[in-house]
Amino acid sequence: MEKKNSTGNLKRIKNVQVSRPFIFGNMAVPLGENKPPNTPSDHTHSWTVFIRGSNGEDLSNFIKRVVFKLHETYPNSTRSIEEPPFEVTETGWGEFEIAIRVYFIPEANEKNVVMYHHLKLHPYGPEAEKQKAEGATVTSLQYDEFVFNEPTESVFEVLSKKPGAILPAQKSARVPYSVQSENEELDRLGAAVQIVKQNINKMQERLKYLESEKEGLSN
Ligand code: SLL
Repeated sequence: MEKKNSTGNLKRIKNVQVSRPFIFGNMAVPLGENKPPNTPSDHTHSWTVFIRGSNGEDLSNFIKRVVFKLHETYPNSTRSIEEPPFEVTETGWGEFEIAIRVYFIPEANEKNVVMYHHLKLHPYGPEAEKQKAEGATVTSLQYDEFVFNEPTESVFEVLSKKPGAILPAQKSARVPYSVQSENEELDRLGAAVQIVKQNINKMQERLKYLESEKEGLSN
């Protein structure tokens, strides 16, 4: 029987999987000498933790709410963000793990999911010392995909439409994932498949030749 309620059509589409790529993580800048007014004196950095589509879109067409669980040293450490951009900006002095819990729109009929991100404030890697000296912005991103297995008809409809609104670019968040880089990867894979096919053809020719030789010898 078709299950319908006020949230739309919850009937699931068999043998279909729809995925949506996204990025989450944080950016951080050292505050230096010019701290904004009322910044506690021990705070050294300003940071933003966020989740958005891999092309910078807002994801609110299928995400209803995102809850960021900060370290207990923060007042109201559970921050519930009901509208895009799904992000929290704060100042602080230390790195810690942030739980990011994503609640989908009711018509998706999906359980919420939680991801963990280690807030990065300090440069790391081979360029760390140089970046520290320059007071560079630190970015720490993770790429993932929401996979809707046998999605409801309602959410399938939403996901088949255009992605959400594009959010303003995060300052200095060089997003290493995009449709363009994905297409370039597909082109590379396509070229590799062609080469493999050519090699298979060559081998088959050679095999045919060797077999005819063998037949010639045995006759
Ligand atoms: C550390 N285990 O010791 C971590 C904890 C907590 C960071 C880091 C709080 C700011 C505030 C803040 O920056 N907490 O006073 O609201 O590094």
